[in-house]
Amino acid sequence: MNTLRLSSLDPVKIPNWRWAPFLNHAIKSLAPLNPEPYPIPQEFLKQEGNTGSKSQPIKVTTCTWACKTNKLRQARAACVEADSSASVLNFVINPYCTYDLPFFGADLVTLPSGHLLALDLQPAITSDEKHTKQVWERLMPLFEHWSARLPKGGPIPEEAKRYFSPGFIWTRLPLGSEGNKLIDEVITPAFSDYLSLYLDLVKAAVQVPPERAGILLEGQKQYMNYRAQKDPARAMLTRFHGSKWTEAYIHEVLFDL
Ligand code: DBV
Repeated sequence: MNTLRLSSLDPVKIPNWRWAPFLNHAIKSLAPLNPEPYPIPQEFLKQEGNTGSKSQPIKVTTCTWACKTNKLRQARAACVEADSSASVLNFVINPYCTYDLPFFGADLVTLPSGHLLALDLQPAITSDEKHTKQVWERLMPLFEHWSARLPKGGPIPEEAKRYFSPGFIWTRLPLGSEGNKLIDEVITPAFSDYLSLYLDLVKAAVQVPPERAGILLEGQKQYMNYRAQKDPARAMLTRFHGSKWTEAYIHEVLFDL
């Protein structure tokens, strides 16, 4: 199937892509916000590559869906499908710094070793109750409800902790029916609850004064720099699409602030 994507809002059609229902749900949820295309160069809207061995090559497809709205600078999904090698949805919503809003972040990753699943509303600035309190109060009940059924994902790097909320869902699940059941019964509704809380916060957000926006912008830049520098997908994307494409994708598309 060869679909040419001309706009960042065109549907992502990747056969057998594990995470399609999550992206479709997110796109539907964003629709009432009047999304407009976010400019993405053609080579990042859809890119094909190969992995595996010479004798048994595996086709790789990476697509980007993205939009902007009056309050959201960029909402974007990196979608990777490489059959048994990898299936990924990395979805991040970046608000404009003129609103006191966190980021929405989801990293849904299927590798031969299992699923790695991360979901959070991530602060742009920490140790600032004005930024975090109203979010965390509403997030924690969702976290407690859904994380109760999930195994812990294990330690995350110390320097990354400031970029997470206490409602960070982070788990590793096995491939097969056990993992699929938890994805259907826990990860799917958790994703939906986190996203609808986020979109409620967006709806209610009012513009902040310029000096506050400056502080938020600084925090957003630090977060983006961290994510770009430490992107756990860098090695995988480099294998799939080469280093030049991958560095441009990370710095100019995924974390472009
Ligand atoms: N992660 C990204 C982007 C991806 C992506 C843009 C385009 O930020 C995929 C794809 N994440 C991805 C892959 C792996 C991980 C792992 C392919 C596996 C890497 C590997 O094992 O080879 C959450 N994601 C991870 C890890 C964490 C996160 C903690 C494990 C890192 C490790 O073990 O070293 N990513 C992290 C996070 C958010 C996020 C908290 C936001 C909610 O997007």
